[in-house]
Amino acid sequence: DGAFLQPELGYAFDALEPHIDAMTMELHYGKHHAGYTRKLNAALAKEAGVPSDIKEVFASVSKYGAGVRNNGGGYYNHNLYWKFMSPEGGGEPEGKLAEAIATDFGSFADFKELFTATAASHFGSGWGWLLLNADGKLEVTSLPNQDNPLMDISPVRGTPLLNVDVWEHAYYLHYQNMRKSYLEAYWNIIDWKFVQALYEEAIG
Ligand code: MN3
Repeated sequence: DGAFLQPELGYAFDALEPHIDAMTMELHYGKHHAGYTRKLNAALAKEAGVPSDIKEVFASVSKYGAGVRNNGGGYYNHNLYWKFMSPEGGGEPEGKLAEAIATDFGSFADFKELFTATAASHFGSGWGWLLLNADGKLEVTSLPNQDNPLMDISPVRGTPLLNVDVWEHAYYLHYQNMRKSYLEAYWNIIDWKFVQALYEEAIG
């Protein structure tokens, strides 16, 4: 019926411990993400002529109601986020992505510091992003609420390569107000193979 489906998580709720606790994963995937998916389908049912490709929806998201923007972002951003994390994650990127990070940020350490600081200092709810912009350069930014760099309303646009959820529901049970501790732990579970695959697809 054309409805968007919530993808399988791909690992157990406790698979990312101690970095992300099982209760947070269960609520985040089972309640928050499931809710965005349900509400996206409800919002789309009220719109006419909406593309079936979510990326095409984002490219003209300003034409639709706020429910499409908020829940479409909530649906898609989490689809990516679950895949950016893996129990086998951590370490550093390799290949062309590693070279591009060195070119555009100076070093992996410099990129890591910038990405963490950008997400840590984002005011309120939102996401930290690494993206490939139209000039072919890597860029780090943060965007509010469930916005993403594919949306026509975004001040910074490009192909998403990595994100991190900084809504309190992503970390508060385990880290309370210490968003920076959650962000530091995130580096232990990032699946660089997936990030590399997105980068290589984006550069063609
Ligand atoms: Mn979330």
